[in-house]
Amino acid sequence: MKDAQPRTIYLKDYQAPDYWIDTTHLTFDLHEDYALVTSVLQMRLNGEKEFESGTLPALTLHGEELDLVSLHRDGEELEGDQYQLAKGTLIVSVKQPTFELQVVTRIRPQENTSLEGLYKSNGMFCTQCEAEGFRKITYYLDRPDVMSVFTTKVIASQARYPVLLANGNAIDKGELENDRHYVTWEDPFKKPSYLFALVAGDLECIEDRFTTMSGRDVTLKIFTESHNIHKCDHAMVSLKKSMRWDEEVYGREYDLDIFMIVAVDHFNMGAMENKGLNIFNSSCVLASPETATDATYQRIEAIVAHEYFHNWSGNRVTCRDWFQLSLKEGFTVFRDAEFSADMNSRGVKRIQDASLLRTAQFAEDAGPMAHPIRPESFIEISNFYTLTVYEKGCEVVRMIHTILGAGQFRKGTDLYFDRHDGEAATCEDFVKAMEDASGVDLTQFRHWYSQAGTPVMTVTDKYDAESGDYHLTIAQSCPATPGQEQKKPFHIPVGIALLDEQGQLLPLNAAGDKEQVLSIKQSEETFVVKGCKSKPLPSLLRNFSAPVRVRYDYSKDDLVFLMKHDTDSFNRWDACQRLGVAAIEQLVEQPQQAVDPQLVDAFGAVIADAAMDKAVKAEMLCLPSEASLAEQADVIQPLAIVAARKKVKQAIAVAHKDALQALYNELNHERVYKPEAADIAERTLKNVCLGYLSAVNEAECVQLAAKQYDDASNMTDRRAALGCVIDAHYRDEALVERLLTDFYDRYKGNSNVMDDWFAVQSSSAELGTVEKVKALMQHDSFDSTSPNKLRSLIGGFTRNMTHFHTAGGTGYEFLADRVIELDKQNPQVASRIMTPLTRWKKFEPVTSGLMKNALERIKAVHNLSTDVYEVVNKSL
Ligand code: B3K
Ligand code: ZN
Repeated sequence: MKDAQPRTIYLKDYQAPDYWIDTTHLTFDLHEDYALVTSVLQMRLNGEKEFESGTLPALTLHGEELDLVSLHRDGEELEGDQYQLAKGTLIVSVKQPTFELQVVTRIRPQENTSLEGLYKSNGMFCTQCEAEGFRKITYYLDRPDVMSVFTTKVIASQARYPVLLANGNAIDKGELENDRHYVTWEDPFKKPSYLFALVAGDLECIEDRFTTMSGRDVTLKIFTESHNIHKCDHAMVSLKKSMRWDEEVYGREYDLDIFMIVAVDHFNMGAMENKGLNIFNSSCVLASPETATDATYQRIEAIVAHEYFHNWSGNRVTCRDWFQLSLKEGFTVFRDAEFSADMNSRGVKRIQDASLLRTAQFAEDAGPMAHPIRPESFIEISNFYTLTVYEKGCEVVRMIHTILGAGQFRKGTDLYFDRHDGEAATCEDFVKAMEDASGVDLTQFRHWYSQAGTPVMTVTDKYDAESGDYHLTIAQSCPATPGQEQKKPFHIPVGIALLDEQGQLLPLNAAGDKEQVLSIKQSEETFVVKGCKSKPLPSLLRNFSAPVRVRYDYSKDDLVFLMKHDTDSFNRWDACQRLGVAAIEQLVEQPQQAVDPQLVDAFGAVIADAAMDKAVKAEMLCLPSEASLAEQADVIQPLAIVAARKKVKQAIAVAHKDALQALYNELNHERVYKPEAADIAERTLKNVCLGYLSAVNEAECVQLAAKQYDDASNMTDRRAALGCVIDAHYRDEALVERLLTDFYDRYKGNSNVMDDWFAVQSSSAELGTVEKVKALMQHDSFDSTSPNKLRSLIGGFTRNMTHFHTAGGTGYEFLADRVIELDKQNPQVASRIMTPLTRWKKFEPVTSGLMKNALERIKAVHNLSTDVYEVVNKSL
């Protein structure tokens, strides 16, 4: 465990380091029960800092869970009185402004269950250093503003670890005694320690080449265990697309001779952008039509792109300190989102991103861990790899793009990359580059970086029939968040259009523009459109132009009208969602009422609309998720939400059964699987139809899903059908059992598919009881050291609104037990998996009390990790 008494770190306390590390030479001697790490550092006093004349400050290095073997300064071995080992640090006295420090440490990767630092996964050595994992490898200035040129020599058994990798280019290799061998890697680019990586294993690779825009030849390699080697092609195609896209859209070229990706099974998150050697969770690399769904294919494409794009937004220009995390993450998520939009359906990508933001990030922003995209303090930085920093951070960059326009935005990024190449920068540097390149004043816009919480935009309107003037008034406010009672008004770009009675867009100004982005800066502003022949209907926040909530009193007729006529895909979808939320909320309050017939008709019209883009149509037909309904409720009543949503789904299904069946039949044709946008849209829509049909209480409907399962030639169709059978209205338990067993037998050798087999059960309203989850934890295929398995089984259960929240609080007790147990093994996963409990204040009193009890039990545990300590203490 880290600090016994966790300490809060503040952005305002940032100070530049006393020393720089110009070069870092590392030698790893890897053995079966330990590893010896020799680090030779060329140190230099930071000449820009002022020190008391004639004195040199002591050097304080970070280090955790290390055995110090020896320490030399300029060749002289240091004795105990010349250095000091305190918790988490090594303090060395200094005699010269430049000197060489040699540190030898012994570590135990085999026993490292936190998956941070150097550890073993399936017999291979690998690393994860961001944010502060390098200090578990050797004593170092483990902070992102200390950038150094690294050389890494890896020595290991040739038989067990034929492949030895590190950052940069391989410059030497050779054989040693006792069947050992070595490879030396040199990375010519200065980098902070968090981008260091090493891999040693028995791996195979696929290889390809890429010629950069200036004609340089780059070798591309993707490594995995040999039995998965045929599943790397999609990742390779995605990598090449990303490299080309970054050249075309941002003018950014790759800079080393080789780019490598390694897939590992035990990984705390999706992937890591280590310089020239990305390490990926195998679930974000491996795909074949038989084992990966369309969603997995798209996720792989997006994550490969994200990590590749970090080479410029993160590696060449890195972060000064961890408070600036959104500088690289928000910007890189924006880059990958635009890439995915260009590769697939732009409208659908926007809907999916906005939906994730509104469901999960809005919840975070309204909860006890709310923080600005640039937090001002933290106890454990690992807790700040959040939806706020990533997804809201992306929206903040997108708003700059919207305010500046694409051309000026590109000038801004060019200036930012040129100005800060090779440096550790801040969010302020990014905004300043945008301002300097465009001449646009972003002073007020900066509040998005410092203020937490989701702004609420309340819109009212007034039409004067005599003058034809239409007044649209936009008021903004932002709820208090921990430590921030009062908020200043934000600069909000609001995309708008007005629809006339025929559904045509009206001109908004003398120039005849039919769409406009308003720059809202005051707490209240009114916008006037002249010459309207009748009261128009506003289409607000088009393309989700800002991460805010919009309140406008749309009638149901208005929403149906927008669903039909709005030209903005996001707003058409949003109208559908609003109608769905209203209908479901009504049933939550009055469960006996009939389902709103207007909603049933409106969904029927969408099903029947043959002209509508299939990808958008599939999104529109999805009712608001349980999680999104919970986020929008004042007080969450979990079981009432589940029941109301189910009732609405069944009503739509029963009313439109024939049309759904016809659409299903039309889309259900055999073809060779391709993960391409048009095919994905057809499969998605087909499976949405199947989802509705399985909500009809008839044997033939569940049989249809079973047939799709049996006939499926790809995982997308098989997995969708399995979900339908499991949760079908018409219960056929023998069939459920047959398919679950069949699925297990088919895929038991595939760890990533097995993750899904656990998740489909634990998240099921029909199957996922706490007893079932406990039983699955004992299953042979479950691995309690695998974050993927834990996220699937336990995480899946915490999203199961029916059983996690079952009366008596057994679900909460179960989760508290897992968090306490896991905290000793892997604090990052423990802290993340407890998030649902932190929302306890939003639930009805009885449920809320039970959730709080579970949190209090966690809080009472001694020696909690800083990760869990921070979350539990801020939540209570
Ligand atoms: N930068 C990494 C995340 C590291 C998380 C450390 N707890 C992956 C990414 O965002 O690209
Ligand atoms: Zn990232």
